[in-house]
Amino acid sequence: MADSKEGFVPYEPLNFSENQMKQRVKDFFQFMDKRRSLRVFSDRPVPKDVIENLIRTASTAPSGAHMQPWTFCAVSSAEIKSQIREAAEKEEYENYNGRMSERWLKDLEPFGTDHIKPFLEIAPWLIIVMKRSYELVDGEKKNNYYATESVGLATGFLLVAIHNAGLVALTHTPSPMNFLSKVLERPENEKPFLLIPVGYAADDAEVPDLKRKPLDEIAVFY
Ligand code: IYR
Repeated sequence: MADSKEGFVPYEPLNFSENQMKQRVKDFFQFMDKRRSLRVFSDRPVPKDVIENLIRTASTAPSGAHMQPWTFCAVSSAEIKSQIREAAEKEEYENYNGRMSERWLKDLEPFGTDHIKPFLEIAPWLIIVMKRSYELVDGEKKNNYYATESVGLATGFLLVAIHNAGLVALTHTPSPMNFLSKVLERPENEKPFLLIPVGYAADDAEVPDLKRKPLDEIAVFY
């Protein structure tokens, strides 16, 4: 076998047969099609090592020049969760009472949302995904490449990992989110990207009766 180029190692392919592949993609689609965003959580604890492995999985996402421009802040402290809830509800009150357009409020009606966010205290974990727009290297700002795309991908991986664990999550966007930097005492080069409560669904949880677009509305083949 040829030696690897400097800085390279051999790729180890998974080598599924075509039949295995067909079965796997079908099974995986059916599994992922069961993922739902939840707004009603149980307070049942989730072990910290589970959260650690979810974050490790998120961090396997591709990123611009492999800079991995993300920080995952995992909060289980009841005190910090209640600070976050209080600040988020203040912003959301303004959103629902003037900052969001009539059309936006109408589009949200099927979800039954309002400015009250109990899940921010009830869910055992809040993962705040931070986007690192730049790194400080020897006091110099080095911009990260495609930071938004990279953090979006890592968040997607995180959601898949959460679903794989049998847990649920919500991609929550209290807006504006800068209060999170303050509460979590994050450095200037990090900005909050998404706030993701993670845990078990409440026993009586219900979700909106959503339909997903069929393939012919989301794909074009050439
Ligand atoms: N951030 C608000 C409003 C909201 C906006 C969208 I777009 C949603 O998909 C859901 C909610 C809230 O969290 O209630």
